[in-house]
Amino acid sequence: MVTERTLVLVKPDGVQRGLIGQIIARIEAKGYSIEKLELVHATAEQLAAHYEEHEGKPFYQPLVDFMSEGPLVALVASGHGVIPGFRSLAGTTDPTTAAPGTIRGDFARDWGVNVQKNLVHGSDSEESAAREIAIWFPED
Ligand code: DAT
Ligand code: MG
Repeated sequence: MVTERTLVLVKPDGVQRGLIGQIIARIEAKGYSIEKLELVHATAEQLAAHYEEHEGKPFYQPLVDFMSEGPLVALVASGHGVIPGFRSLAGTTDPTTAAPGTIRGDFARDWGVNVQKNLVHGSDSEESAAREIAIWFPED
């Protein structure tokens, strides 16, 4: 039995606003395990690889710039169903309409800039998780 794993980022807005603990607490409270965790300043290469699916979209460069504004926390969480489970904890992409009770719904808002600063990233599939874990934890 292979344990399901997902790649979570606490984005620079989450670190800057002092929300690392509250975000990780929700992952732990849900019952998932934290397998790896690191505070890093993302390189241009890491961000280009991580967001390659969004290259060419209007929010791409603002997104990469935002993700470079300060340190972020990369972590690997594990447990059955953790990939959709963390997406559910995070809430929908747009923080204005993300449901209360979710990380984005409770802690994030629209700041009127050209990228949504929505505190967290979570892998959206097993393929994405494997690809993204290799970007942030290449020693694996
Ligand atoms: P998610 O992070 O919910 O998986 P995504 O992969 O579609 O969303 O987009 C990556 C990030 O890019 C997202 O967290 C915030 C930003 N973003 C996405 N769509 C956007 C939009 N229409 N306007 C501004 N920022 C956007
Ligand atoms: Mg995504």
